[in-house]
Amino acid sequence: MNGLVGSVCRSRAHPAPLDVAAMVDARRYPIQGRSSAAVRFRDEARRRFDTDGVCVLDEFLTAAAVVAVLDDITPLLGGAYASTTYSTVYLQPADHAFPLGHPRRSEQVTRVGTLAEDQLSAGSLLRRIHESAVFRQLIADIVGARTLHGYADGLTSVNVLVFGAGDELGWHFDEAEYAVTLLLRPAAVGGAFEYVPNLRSDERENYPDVQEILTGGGVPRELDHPHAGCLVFFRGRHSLHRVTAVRSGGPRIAAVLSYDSEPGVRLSEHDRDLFFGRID
Ligand SMILES: O=C(O)CCC(=O)C(=O)O
Repeated sequence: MNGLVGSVCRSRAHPAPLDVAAMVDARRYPIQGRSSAAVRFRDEARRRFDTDGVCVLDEFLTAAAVVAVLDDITPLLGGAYASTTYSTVYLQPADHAFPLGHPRRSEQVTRVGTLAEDQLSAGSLLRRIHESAVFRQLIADIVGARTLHGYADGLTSVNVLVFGAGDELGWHFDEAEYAVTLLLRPAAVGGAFEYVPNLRSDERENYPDVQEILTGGGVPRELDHPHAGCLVFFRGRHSLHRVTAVRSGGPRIAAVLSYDSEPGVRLSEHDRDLFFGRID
């Protein structure tokens, strides 16, 4: 038994607090304590998040931790909700009141399998990472939130996305304020995460630039060959993003951990139905 698994209690009823720091390459990512290295790491991550709207910590989880998380979820993957959906970047059906080509009228395809939070046991590593005080404080410090809360609908806080051959996530803005994704298994070809940081704001939809991206213009950024264990934070509500189709070497598997700065927030029924095929 390796040190990581030894430090993890797998009981469903009373999961022990998870030592997330033991799952992370502590020299590269000093997530605990207030040493000068830890303070420097957080300051730099916050600066990148503020400037770029995204912060990428490649190989954040150690290889052993990635294996442990995959061991946890692999038996569940057959139960993932497989869907093919068409919606605008606002996750709504096309609105024909807008002219042809307008972002409110252009539908993107999404084809993916999704495990919802309630399909993971209370003792699952992903749920315990999401709940971990150390992890939550790290995210809060980087995104500049005082406190962060999970979603209250029982489905959304922790999801696993499974991309088989040809699966993709069309361009979209998230409903969630902050999304944190953890890449557990990249595809060999395709399955790239592309994004355009801070393309819209609460005050300005910026339809012309959204339309430019949807018609193949603009310059979306792409994560540069992320490895398993890569942690990505982004302002999904304001940053247009997608996952390109998996071409080979799948499945690509990613966990999405969602937070809001307000307590009690639920994903809309519309989006729950879209992603999970049910609302509770
Ligand atoms: O799978 C990923 O890397 C990103 C997932 C994503 O974009 C989303 O859940 O909105």
